[in-house]
Amino acid sequence: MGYDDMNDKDAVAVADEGAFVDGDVSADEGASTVADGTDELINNCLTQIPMLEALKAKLTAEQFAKIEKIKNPELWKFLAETIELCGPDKVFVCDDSPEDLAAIRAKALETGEEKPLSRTGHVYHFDPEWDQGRATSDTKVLVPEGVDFGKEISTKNVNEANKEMDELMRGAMKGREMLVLVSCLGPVGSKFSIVGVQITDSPYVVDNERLLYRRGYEEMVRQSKEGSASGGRFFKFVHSSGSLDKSGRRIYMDPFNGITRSVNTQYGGNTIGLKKLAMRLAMRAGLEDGERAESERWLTEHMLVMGVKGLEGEGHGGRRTYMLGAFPSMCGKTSTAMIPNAVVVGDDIAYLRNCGGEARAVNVEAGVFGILEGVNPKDDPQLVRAMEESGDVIYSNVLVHDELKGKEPFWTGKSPAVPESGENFAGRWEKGCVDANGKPVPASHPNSRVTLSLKDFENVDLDVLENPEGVGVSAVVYGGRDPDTSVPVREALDLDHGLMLMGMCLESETTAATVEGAKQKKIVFNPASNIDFLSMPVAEYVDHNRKFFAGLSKPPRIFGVNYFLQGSDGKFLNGKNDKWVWYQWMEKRVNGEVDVIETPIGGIPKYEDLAFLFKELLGKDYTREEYEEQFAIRKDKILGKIARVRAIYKDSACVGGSVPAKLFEQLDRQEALLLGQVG
Ligand code: OXD
Ligand code: MN
Repeated sequence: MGYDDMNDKDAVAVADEGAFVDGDVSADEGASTVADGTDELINNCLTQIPMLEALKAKLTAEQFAKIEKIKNPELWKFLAETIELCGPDKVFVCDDSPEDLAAIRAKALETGEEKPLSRTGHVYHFDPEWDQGRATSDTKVLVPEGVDFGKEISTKNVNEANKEMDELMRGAMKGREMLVLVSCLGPVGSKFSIVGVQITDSPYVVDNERLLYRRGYEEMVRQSKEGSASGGRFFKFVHSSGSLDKSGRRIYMDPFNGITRSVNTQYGGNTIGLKKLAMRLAMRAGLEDGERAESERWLTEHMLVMGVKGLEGEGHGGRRTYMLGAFPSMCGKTSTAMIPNAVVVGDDIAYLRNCGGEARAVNVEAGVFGILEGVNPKDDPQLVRAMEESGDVIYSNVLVHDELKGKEPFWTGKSPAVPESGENFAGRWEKGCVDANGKPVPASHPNSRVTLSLKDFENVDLDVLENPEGVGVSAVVYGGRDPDTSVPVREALDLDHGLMLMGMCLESETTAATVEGAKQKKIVFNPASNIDFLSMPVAEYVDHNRKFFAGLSKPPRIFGVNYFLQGSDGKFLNGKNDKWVWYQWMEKRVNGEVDVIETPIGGIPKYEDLAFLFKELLGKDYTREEYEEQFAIRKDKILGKIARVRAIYKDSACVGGSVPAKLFEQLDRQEALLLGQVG
């Protein structure tokens, strides 16, 4: 029995002894995104007794009781079939109890996937050398026959993919324990939120999920009891480390059936189902809900959520202006969300809904899987304090050394003093060692990560984080890794200009967050920083966003930022902390306290306002020369970018839908403004 058959409504699920029977409970008939619970579904529980009986045969009484408590036949079927396929020796179902949650860490230590550091509750983990980032070339969105998402999105036929994945997963958990963890994407009990069930043989994966997401077991029990329309709606995630054979690494996401599966990989971005994999499922769910009823349209965005504080000295210390920021991976989302003049709600993924004409957002996560490279106490005081004070932290792919007080993690940029030697993902590391090409080998991987809960941050806005209604959004900020084109901060001319040009035409340099980006850096088209996470053609994504924003009676203001602008000598024109100023300026702009200089590319700050904020926030004298260099309008570069992006949209991005006319209108308008007004 494989997943190919699972998606066939006539399939009969068979356990070892042939005891699982099809009770016609599948909500995945046709192209529904997730299993939809109904009253009927609850009644169907009664017809699922044989399946439950078969699960009983596979699980110990203690584990079985936990599954039986969730009256959701779709879950029972999912679990029974995954057990049947993967053949684990035993199964552990984690409920929300402290004992069960503690057992996850204990299992990770027992299997050696995690090892203790000197600080209590701090552990480290190494992924294989070839598995240090999201593997985009092994990642596919599964589509039914005849569906084309265009060349920007890597897809595979669902039936072929399922056959291949079934083979890779067959018996993959033999000799191992299968772990089942239920989490909630978004605040518990919110209309924004969706429950996700992770099945894996890696305690490291569920240990991350334990820290990164809200617990979902009790919520799933509650929803299944209620039997409401959302009672059975949940995302499914299956992962097995398999034999960690690089050639067998596969990451497959089926957004039409609400399930992802990955195998022969351990890196979090490929395996933590609720993180990057769930984005494809959620994005499709928001589109399909919107197609059924426009008012139900919702977005899944690669966005941080933060509340910028008003300036204390000006009597606005109590003010919070909530902003979203879309940046590609490793382009500053976490460090932006952690600036000292703001409170953090989230640093990676947001769901957005139209609530009475206002855009409201929730952070889907409750923790941080943050990049460590360059993190130090001066630039990242909040993150460093949280790591130091938390008793529950996972470090991945750092250098581990014992030169201070027992086993300590080190990453590039942590401090000027670098350990003499230690152990990293590639084995023994010595200061000054070089690779086969004579290139220095860094102590830690550039994509080394830290996982910890947001509740361990002093600057977390817990009330907003846990608000089932989310938070009203005053501004959306788009930015990428752009060496030579955009100014450090500007306000869009209007909503369409901001959404279409700053968001949907974004380009950015690739980074070590992906295996491919670590090998070769290049500037790529990355609409709204979401290109790696789309489960629809680019044209459809643009239109989905357009419709969402057009439906708002109180749309947010749109800004563009660029932290990576370089001078002619190739040096960055801004310091890492200059962003504190950009956000304070945006906060003032939203609250009507500063004017802009109107230019063809949008409203740029006045020199005096920035000079004041640089002094106030960073104690720095910002010179007019710096301002003029940073805020020069690089007309030829912008025209070049317009031509590149227009060509993409005229070509393959049109597949599967038409690019909204507004996008071309904005490209034409920008070009005309630049040609007409800037010499
Ligand atoms: C991440 C990513 O880990 O975007 O957040 O790669
Ligand atoms: Mn991300």
